[in-house]
Amino acid sequence: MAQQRRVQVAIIGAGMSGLCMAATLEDAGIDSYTVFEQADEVGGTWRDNTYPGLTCDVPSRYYTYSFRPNPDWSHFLPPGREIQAYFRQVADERGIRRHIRFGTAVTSARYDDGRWWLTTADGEEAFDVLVTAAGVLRVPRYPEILGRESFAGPAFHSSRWDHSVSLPDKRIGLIGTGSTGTQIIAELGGTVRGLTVFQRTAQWVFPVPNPRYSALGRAALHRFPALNRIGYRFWGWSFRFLFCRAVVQPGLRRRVLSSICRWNLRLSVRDPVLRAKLTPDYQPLCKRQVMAGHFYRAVRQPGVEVVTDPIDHIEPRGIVTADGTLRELDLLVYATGFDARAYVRPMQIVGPGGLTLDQAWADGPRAYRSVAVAGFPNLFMLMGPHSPIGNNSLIPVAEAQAGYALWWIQEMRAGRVVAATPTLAATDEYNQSMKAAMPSTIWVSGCSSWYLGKDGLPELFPWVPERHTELLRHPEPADFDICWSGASEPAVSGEPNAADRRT
Ligand code: N01
Repeated sequence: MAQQRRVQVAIIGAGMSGLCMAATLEDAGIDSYTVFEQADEVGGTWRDNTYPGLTCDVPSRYYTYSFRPNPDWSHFLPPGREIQAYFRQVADERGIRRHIRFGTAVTSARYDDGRWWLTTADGEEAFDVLVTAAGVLRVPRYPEILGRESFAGPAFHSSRWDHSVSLPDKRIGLIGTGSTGTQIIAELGGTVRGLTVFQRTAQWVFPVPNPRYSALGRAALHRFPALNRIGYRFWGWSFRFLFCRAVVQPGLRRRVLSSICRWNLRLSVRDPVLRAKLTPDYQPLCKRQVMAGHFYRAVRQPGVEVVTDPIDHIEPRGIVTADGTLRELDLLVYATGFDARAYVRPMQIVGPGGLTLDQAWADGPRAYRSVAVAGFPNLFMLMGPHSPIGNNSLIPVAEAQAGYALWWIQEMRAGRVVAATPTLAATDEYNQSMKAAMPSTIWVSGCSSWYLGKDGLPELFPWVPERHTELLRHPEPADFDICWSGASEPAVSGEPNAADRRT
């Protein structure tokens, strides 16, 4: 058997996509990888977000790795804590933990002398391939509101929930009504002393019931594992067939889903004043669609107030709106979203010749097929720019991207390729074709959302997700500048040698 070159892979992040990359390498028999994780546990967004009501709004059967079905989901939509337990279990079962350096933040990665040099508090270390899997919505965004720091009570972002604060006795002020805010409202409405919702923009809500799975059903899935695969395929197909197509293709599907949202509001909220407050002035599906079963019921509970007057400022006792009204509060929660354009930053990525990722992305994040960046050899991004995210399960997306990175890693292991970088021309062509497709999407129909980039165009994939999977299944070496290996290099075994480390 031909000797294989030992390719050292660095993975940044041990969340859903970092674990996916690690599992993909494990399945390919590759153990020469290190996962850098700045926290002390795996899980990423599902570790950080623990707010009341946290649920994934993608069906649980579909929100799993294809290689690791989970017959134990308790509900149709998986609760956040179960998802986190699932990722911990996958890390344990696959032996990934021994490759993870917890509590280790990578501050920069610099391509030098044909390798990626990663800087951590321990010094510098070299790898052949860099895979970033730092997550999409990781950096909390706090609103710029006058007096924000002056509030006297506890105040925190939804993704940094302080569970030491008791809730039932509190008058809670909640800023933000995105997917997060609506889940918090659905959970807390009517269960706390007061819940004042500061809504800047109303949301369309698609009604999704969340039934509990019976013990009998779970036992059947254990007994007949094929049922898990059928469930995965069925819910994956349904979700893609409905939501993923409706957002990128105008037509009947989009009209039907829109009508369901409009009727949901009409039938659920009879009070005309409240209904007017909750009626958006843009089309359903334009922002990331909120999927919720209980939101409208929750906002009608006693003690819940929806405030649509703009916030003027925050003072020690509470929030003052533009009409001069002070709403006194005991606790302030910012469900105000994330910096969706951070990607792997603030970590510095520096390519050959000193080109930084910030420079390359001065006009906005751009990638080749969502995974590779012109000017940065052997760099692969999971959930990179224009990934098919939004109302979709990100797990199959990560699997396709990890599979693509693996293809190149295998080429390197086989000694055929030393380094590969997508050309600027191929990257531009790809981005131009996406730009041309954007007008058909609902995301440009006139709403503001975190989907939109600097140029006002969505940083999402404008076609059906299956196309993304196909693009990644068939790598096009012609789109890359490739440094070919002249001859097979000798195999290297064991840990990185002394030359790989600089302290
Ligand atoms: O954040 P968002 P999110 N004053 O950016 C408001 C994923 N997710 O955390 O619409 C007043 O959507 C802002 O108002 P406006 C999912 O991808 C997934 O809710 O900009 N309000 C908006 O209402 C989701 O899309 C699940 O006018 C201010 C809200 O804050 C993404 O996370 C569950 C304000 C921010 O909404 C982010 O959702 C939950 C200000 N100064 C989340 N600034 C799943 O189930 C902002 N707002 C998979």
